[in-house]
Amino acid sequence: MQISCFSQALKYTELKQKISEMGKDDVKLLSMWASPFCMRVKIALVEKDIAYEEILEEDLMNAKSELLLKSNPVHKQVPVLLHEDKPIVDSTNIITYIDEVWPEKPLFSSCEYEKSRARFWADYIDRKVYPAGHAVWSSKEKAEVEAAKKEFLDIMFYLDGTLGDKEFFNGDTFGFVDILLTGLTSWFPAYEKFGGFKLEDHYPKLAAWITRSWARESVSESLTIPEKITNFVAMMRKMYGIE
Ligand SMILES: N[C@@H](CCC(=O)N[C@@H](CS)C(=O)NCC(=O)O)C(=O)O
Repeated sequence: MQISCFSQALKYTELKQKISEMGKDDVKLLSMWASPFCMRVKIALVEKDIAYEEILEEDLMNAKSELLLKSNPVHKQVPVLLHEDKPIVDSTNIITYIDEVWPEKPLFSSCEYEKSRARFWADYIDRKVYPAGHAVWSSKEKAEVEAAKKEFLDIMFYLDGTLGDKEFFNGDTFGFVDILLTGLTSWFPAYEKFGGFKLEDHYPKLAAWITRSWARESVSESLTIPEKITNFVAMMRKMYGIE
């Protein structure tokens, strides 16, 4: 009798957990196909096995949707995660939220020191990588391109250093810092093309980390193919009169 009561209770707990997980899964992502910040969030969602509906912004440059304007009135930018219709904005903040709400398969090490290091590198990546890459593809004069390329490679120097011989930034698991940087790497082939360099020639370990990361299912499912990004960048260069 006791055993059967216990097993009833267990079933009830499992059921309750399932119901709450179902509620948790009302997840939508306001997104744009070329946005490396959206790609980050998509990778995190797949890593966590969270089903989501992607709602694509059709024309981010000229006509933002009402839903985007209402969900992110301050920055009016994608990505926006809608969790049970509540908006969460800014990719790093979104990924932190995802990790807290769905704690299975944690993105951070349980060691507080490692966690603080991950937060430091996440901040470094957020401040430096995208703006430096933008300067590479949007520069026109040769000297300007060279300076932008140097700045980009100088930033990579420290990332290469902190990666070292580890498989991933997190150690042997693909974690928070890996996700943040991998989203941005979808634009790296465009930086290489328009900056006239190969990352691999400068930082083979970092280049090998990109290959490893791109081989993950969560990444191949979420990243826009680099050729498409490079064509998009070429189109923007024409539009801005760079070439
Ligand atoms: N810090 C933001 C950056 C997001 C961002 O720059 N989004 C771009 C697309 S890549 C955007 O929505 N641009 C439209 C605009 O700024 O008007 C994040 O990490 O989510």
